[in-house]
Amino acid sequence: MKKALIIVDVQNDFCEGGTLAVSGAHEIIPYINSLMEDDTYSQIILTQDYHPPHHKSFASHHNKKVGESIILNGIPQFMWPDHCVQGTWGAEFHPQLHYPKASHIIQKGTNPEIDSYSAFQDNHQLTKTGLTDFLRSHDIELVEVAGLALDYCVRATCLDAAQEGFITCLHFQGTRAVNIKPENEKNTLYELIQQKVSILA
Ligand code: VGL
Ligand code: ZN
Repeated sequence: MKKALIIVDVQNDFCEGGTLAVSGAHEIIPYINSLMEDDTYSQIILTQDYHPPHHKSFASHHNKKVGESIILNGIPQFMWPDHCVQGTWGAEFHPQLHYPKASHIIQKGTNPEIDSYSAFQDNHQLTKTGLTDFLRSHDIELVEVAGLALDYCVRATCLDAAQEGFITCLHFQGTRAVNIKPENEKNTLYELIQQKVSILA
């Protein structure tokens, strides 16, 4: 059975020193690097949150405070600090991430009007990234996921992978949560398990 590894958004802005730093983010990088050295993956896919300046998920664009929510084109949108702006240091992969075997990089969140958490599609579930077709065309049946952040982009990526019919496995040691609320991590894990995502502890 062919396996793929999806590494979600291991970028400077989500790590220590970044504008949307996830606590403990740097701790997962050696673990993820060792996964990528494993020869059992047919495909290694990296995702990169890659927003234009003034993206509409940015609080600054709306004169809102970070942490507020608005309705954006009909769906709730959390207000984030400016992060992962195209061409900036914050959007680059963390310098300690070693990914010479990566076969595919997916840039997401490039449409200024709509946020995009999942590696598979935007938050309106309208525009696909092509990842499903890519994986199917390479006969992938099992998808393993790690990266940042567990309660946003990793969550959405795992749910879509399972929904698309891939056997889906989350590397718990290879992810960290934003935890706007402290219970978010636990609730995300419950939700993933309910939706047939297995957790590799
Ligand atoms: C993410 C919030 C905003 C993530 C991306 O990678 O989890 N979170 N943009
Ligand atoms: Zn983003």
